[in-house]
Amino acid sequence: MDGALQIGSEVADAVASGTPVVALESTIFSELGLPEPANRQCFRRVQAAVRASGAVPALCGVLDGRAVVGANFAQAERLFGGSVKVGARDLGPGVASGLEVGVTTVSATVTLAAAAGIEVFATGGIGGVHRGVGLSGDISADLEAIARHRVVVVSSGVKAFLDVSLTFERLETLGVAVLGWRTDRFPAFYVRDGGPELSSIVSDGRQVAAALRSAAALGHPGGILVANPIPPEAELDRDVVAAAVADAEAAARRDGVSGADVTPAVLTALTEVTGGTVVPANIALAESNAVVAAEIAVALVRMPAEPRPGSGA
Ligand code: PSU
Ligand code: MN
Repeated sequence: MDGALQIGSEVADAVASGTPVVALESTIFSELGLPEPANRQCFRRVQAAVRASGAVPALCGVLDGRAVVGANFAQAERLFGGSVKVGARDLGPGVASGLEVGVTTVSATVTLAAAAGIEVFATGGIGGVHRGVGLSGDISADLEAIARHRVVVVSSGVKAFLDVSLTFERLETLGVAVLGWRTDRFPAFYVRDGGPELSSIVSDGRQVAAALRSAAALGHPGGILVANPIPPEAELDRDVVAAAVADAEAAARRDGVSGADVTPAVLTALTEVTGGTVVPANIALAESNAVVAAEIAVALVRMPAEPRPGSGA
């Protein structure tokens, strides 16, 4: 096996020298997440936002049978054209079978970030508990992955068509703290509030960094979810979103879509039924999450981990 994990040189240097790094998934920048050319535009803006805040972006994916953390320009171009979705469980088989191009979801990317020593990850919305879970059993692997890896995940809540309350309950069950970024409401993706009330509110990167370091010092194994609402000027109308989601879900159901195909299918239908209105909203929230993630990454490198008692360090 010729190295299952390839860390790009800029990212490897940054991790080694204590320069802040923000991991990025590739599914949202592929056509599974956003239509052409919005996917590339979104990546450019997210990447620029991370750099402007003093951090290094690390785009993740699978290329030629290796997991890549910190894709270079040519590698990123290949990922934008990718159509094979790679969740956490697909990493091993994908790498072993020499998968040419695989775009990683939140669950796979959080796994790779942890493997590469990256503590912060930015995305749009994480996966979660689907409506009608009683029949489908459909719960995104994203939630377990955040619970298992000590990574701060910044998102604007969960995707618009999920069951927000059940997802929130599941995060509690899994031991994942949810910190509201200058909000006391769990955001509902295209809409700023609408989710359950949050008990922890943070207003700067140092508070999040302190929470992660404290949890780690006490032996908590998992990550933290930072919930950052969509910027006010990009927010969509709640009723318009609800109607569009209902239409998009009905279309996916008519087409008999199931399993891992559900999320990309509903996202595509949502773009169609809204005449593309959701696209700029999606880009705006991803960019905003990148800014917040970079601020947290900067705070984390300034706050070294304290040795745990009994660790011999
Ligand atoms: N939310 C979006 N766009 C996306 C996704 C979420 O607005 O492309 C992707 C992310 O990669 C997320 C994945 O991790 O969907 C979740 O898929 P599933 O529900 O199959 O676990
Ligand atoms: Mn699923």
